[in-house]
Amino acid sequence: PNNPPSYDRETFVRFALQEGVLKFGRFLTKSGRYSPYFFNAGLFNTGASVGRLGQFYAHALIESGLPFDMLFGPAYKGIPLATATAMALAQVAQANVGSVPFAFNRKEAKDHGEGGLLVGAPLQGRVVIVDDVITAGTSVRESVDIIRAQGAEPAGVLIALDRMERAGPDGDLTPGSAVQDVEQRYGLPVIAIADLTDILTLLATDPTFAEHEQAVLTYRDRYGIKD
Ligand code: OMP
Repeated sequence: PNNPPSYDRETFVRFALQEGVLKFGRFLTKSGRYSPYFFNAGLFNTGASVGRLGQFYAHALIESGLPFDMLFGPAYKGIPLATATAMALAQVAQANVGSVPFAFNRKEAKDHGEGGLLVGAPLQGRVVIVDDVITAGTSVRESVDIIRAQGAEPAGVLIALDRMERAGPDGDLTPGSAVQDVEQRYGLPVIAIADLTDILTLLATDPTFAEHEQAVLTYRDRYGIKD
């Protein structure tokens, strides 16, 4: 008999490694930090891999128990993520979520045709924001503003990876992580398929990746929270 596919955190980290999405080395982040690892969700770039990614998002969302009515994918990278998640949700029969509407924004307003900044289903009810990674947490505010401007209610943020980092300049880091800050500031739960702790678990248990463990631990000591 076929075993049902597994959507646990370790399986996700291994999937990201396999697809070349999670890499170890030296990378400059958006907030100007040199990170010993990077998660490039844009490299889920085939039908099969983005389909499987959508299943991980869908399972994480359902397992969280968060009530929601629809999904929002912020342009550009959130667009395929929200689409893939909505498609996967429609296939998770036992979840009883039915067919979940989704929407996304344009970066530039169109002045012809249908016009406007939003594409997809009308934003209404409880809206889950689907994004890739949170490091310093800068991009959530824009999505929250777009959703509220339509009279809808942001319900939570669904991401692939929580890097568990504190925001702010070196020497003046926030006490909590960027994800904790989003949760407090907007009152929004953040659901992550996996986080830095899951990556460190893999580094500590699989000898193949042992050489990267120390660099990631050092980086976490500098910018991270423990859990
Ligand atoms: P914040 O907006 O600072 O939370 O950073 C998240 C964004 O940084 C992501 O949406 C990506 O554009 C990028 N990023 C990654 O995609 N993967 C990483 O591992 C790290 C970053 C980053 O630059 O911090």
